Amino acid sequence: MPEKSIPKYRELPVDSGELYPNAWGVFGENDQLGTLNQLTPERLLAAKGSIKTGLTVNLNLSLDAFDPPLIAHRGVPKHEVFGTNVYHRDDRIDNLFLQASTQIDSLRHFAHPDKGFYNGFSGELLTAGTEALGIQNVAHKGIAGRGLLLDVAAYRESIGQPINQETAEQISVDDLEATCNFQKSSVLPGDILMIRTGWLGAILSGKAARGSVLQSPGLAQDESIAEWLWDHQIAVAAADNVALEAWPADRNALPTNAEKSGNFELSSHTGMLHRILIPLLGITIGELWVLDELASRLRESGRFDCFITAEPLNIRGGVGSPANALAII
Ligand code: UVW
Repeated sequence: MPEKSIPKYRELPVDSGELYPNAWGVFGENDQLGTLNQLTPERLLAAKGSIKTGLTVNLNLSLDAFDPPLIAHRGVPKHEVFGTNVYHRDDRIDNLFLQASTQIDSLRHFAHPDKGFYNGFSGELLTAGTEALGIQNVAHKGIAGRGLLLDVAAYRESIGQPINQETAEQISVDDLEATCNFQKSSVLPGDILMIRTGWLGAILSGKAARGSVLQSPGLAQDESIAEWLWDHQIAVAAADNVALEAWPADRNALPTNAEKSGNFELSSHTGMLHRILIPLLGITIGELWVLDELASRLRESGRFDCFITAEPLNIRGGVGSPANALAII
């Protein structure tokens, strides 16, 4: 799709009585890929130029990385290895929560309370075994293209204001812009954007405590972030934290008519940026991506772009999947 045919965020329609623009129809009336449409063959070919050394960097945690789980209802996988005879092994995993570790979320993950699921797909269609907005769409398309690491953690350290890894600190558009300037990086249309907060590394190394209430820094619950991501025409937004955005969400942010009128119960999702990014804009998101090694290797090489592949499991109607993300630098 030619770049000029994508309207700016502020040019997107705000339907009567609604509070936020939506990108429904921008990629086609029945589209189920959203901003993954930005991963064009031309851009993929151009992304070959981001491979300079041929070194690979794994961006995935183990499936059982968190025991106890980060989000209480997402349990720990039970892996069984067995053999039908002593010279053979098979295995199975029970209790696999597809969003408990490094993940990609499909467009069926969130609806906006006032508007619904991306492109108007009915929530009634979104069950196990049905295809609408499922992660199998992402598996069929495949995520491959230019990756850009925005090392917000390094930028904030460089100005003597490190991100507090034990809080739900909100990363603003100013932080993103300043990080681009600090790194001398430009976001290109179709980028697989990876935002390094430093949270995952700090938690796994014990430098930051998990605390009794899970908190992590992340993108601000502010419409300006949605506008920035959309207007840069990114294909995927991923981060090394639990929710891409700050967690827990600021409950006073991003109000919805449904909640204001009492037609929809307040919950931990109240205020979440997810509600704009996924259902209104069709942005595929990644969470708990391992970005520390990638950051140090890219820093050594003085650049922040690389080639990314991420191939989720081909689960019909899956909401999310392990990311299976790989950087080639
Ligand atoms: C959280 O639950 C924190 O985010 P997500 O559902 O996207 O994993």
